[in-house]
Amino acid sequence: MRGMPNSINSVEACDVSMFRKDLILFKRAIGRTPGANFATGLTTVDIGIPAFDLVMTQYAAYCEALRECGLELTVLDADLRYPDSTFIEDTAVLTARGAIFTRPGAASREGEVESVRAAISAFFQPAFSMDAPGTVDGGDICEAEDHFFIGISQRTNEEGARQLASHLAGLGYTSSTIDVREMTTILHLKSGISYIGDNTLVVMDEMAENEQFRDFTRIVVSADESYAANCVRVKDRVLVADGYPQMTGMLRSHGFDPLILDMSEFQKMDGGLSCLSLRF
Ligand code: CIR
Repeated sequence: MRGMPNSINSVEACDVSMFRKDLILFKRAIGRTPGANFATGLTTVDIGIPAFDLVMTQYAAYCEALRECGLELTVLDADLRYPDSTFIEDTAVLTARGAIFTRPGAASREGEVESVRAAISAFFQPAFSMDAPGTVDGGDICEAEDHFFIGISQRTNEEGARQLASHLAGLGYTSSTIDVREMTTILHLKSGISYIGDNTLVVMDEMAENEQFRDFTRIVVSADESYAANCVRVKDRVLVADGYPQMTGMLRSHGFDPLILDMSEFQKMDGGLSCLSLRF
């Protein structure tokens, strides 16, 4: 397919000190090609079955966008054992000071972590794992400079949050939790908020008044555009889903440069822009 990235199964080791986890300065991303059984993965929404051809077209455009933004992208081969494994963000929390490999909250996804660890652990020293019964999905973790918001969700439990907070504290980061279990319209915390640098949080209307966000400039996403709250700052662009004109307008008026991507097929499986890659 035109524009499809070459797939490989590991990232060559190189000088870790060259990389910083920073919205502007990170250089690399890793993704995983969707498998032909993508549509058999988990979903809570009822907006149709993804068409695989379109999944691949949209995935190719996503990969091209990361490259266009200047990231060196590695794409792992599809793994048919795990239909949700293209949502690679859920397998790790990557920071400039070390990595925490997660224990995803859905049993069907637990096995996804090993191959991601094998592909990127050479870049991270130290690298931690999580123990049962703790669970964390990377989609629940929002890094805002040196502070991490940890969503407690149907996937990330309190014990997982406790373990993650302890690892982060050991790396010199602060963290706090935000309980999203009552919010039925979002799967993960980052389905509802995104930190896009410059002290700015994109936040869905329902969460905008959370006390923890009071010191940030907030771009508030209305209920009818809430899917667009999951967006990703990559260098000087912000990846944003297609079809949300208010959101793109607000980004522009705050001085950001949106890069718009069609995400319709990933949305059908509860996925957003951030979950398709790990950036470091
Ligand atoms: C799941 O339910 O686990 C996948 N179908 C979607 C995961 C999306 N991940 C994310 O937003 N970080």
